[in-house]
Amino acid sequence: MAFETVSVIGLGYIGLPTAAMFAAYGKNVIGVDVNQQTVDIINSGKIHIVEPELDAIVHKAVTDGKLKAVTQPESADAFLIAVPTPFLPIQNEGDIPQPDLKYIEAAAKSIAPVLKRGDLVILESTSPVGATEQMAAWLADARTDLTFPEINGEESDMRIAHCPERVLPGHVVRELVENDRVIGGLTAKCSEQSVELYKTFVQGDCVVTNSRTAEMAKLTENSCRDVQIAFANELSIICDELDINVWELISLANRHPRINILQPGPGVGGHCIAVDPWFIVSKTPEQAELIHAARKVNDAKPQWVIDKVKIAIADVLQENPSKTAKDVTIACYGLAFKADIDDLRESPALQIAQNIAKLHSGRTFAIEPNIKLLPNYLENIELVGTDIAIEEADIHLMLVDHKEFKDKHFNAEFIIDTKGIWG
Ligand code: SAJ
Repeated sequence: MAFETVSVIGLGYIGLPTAAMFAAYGKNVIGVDVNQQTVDIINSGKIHIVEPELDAIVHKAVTDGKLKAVTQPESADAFLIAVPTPFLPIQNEGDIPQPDLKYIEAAAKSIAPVLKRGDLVILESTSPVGATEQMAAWLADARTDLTFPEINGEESDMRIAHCPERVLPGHVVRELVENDRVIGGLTAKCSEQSVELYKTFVQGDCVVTNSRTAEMAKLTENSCRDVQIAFANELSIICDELDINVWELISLANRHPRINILQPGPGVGGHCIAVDPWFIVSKTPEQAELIHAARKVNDAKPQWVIDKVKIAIADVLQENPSKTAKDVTIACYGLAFKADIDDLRESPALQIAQNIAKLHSGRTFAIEPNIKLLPNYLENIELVGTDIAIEEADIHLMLVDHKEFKDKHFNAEFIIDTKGIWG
């Protein structure tokens, strides 16, 4: 099967780079997004996200006529669905977040009318176990004139698979090509055709399994990292209590040939590692005890940092009796969810800065070299440069280890370093 035309549904952090790679390797690509502004930006040869190298690839693909963006799906030979899988709103505090498949359902229903016999549909969105079968069921309900693999097996008209994306933000272009892919077809033929499609640009191995194992593989990778980071975060809290430098401790322990502890921080952010473990916990709450506990440890870390800041404010006031809280300035270094990116979504650093600005009557500075303007929902926070912050602030709160902060050496009495770069 030659896939001449490939359609990617959802042109976000995963969908757009994937669409651009297929186009760069010669496919005719139709990118579909519900957001007209996103579509317009891409059709003008530009991009609406920050990802190194991607702008040039998109620009060339659009100029060469290999990539176009639309709001309504059109006929293609293969469809890749890369839409978000958020949670349903939480009803009561402490409830286990439940995945919300509404965007996958909407994407399936939107492509159903343009599907034809022999088409391949791949779900790339990180999804709870069973989501690919559910997607196939939505497609089958919408197209009773076509046969689907869950009922008609290899003889069916359609091919369906799950192939989770696994690329690291900031390195997407390289990792799309180099990473191995896990391919979970609903039948062997579904997997075989998916491998053929990805081999257009993937140089890593395309390893075949079934859809449920592929779904679980992705959730397992991110849960593993979450559990490991929770271990580091718990250690940092224990060490604080015992007056031990956690960074030194971890570097010593990591000299053991079979130990590799990750780094503590202000919490776990982003839209993957802090989210995906819940897809396992919500499916198997009785069994997923460790994964659940790790989520709680990581989610509790921002509040622990905020409590440290409250203690520091009290200490500043005690040492400076002429000052009131209004006279105390707090500088938050970094707002992004991790180092050297501009992405503020689900960022523990942002959450901490926001809460400090709410509880503190004095000035709160944010230093974020990767953004030019603060989002307008951030109130009572001033975006300033590093030098001003170092000179004017009383409390220095290191939240994100951006490269711009690493070589800053300054003397200050009140430093709270959640990343261990100024220790
Ligand atoms: N973090 C720590 N300590 C560490 C490592 C990370 O606190 O030692 C924090 C980061 O600061 C950040 C969060 O964890 O807040 C997540 O960062 P990350 O770099 O670990 O991962 P993501 O969310 O950018 O990307 C992950 C990757 N998954 C794994 O490494 C297993 C990526 O390969 C996935 O494609 C991506 O999730 C995704 O889309 O699921």
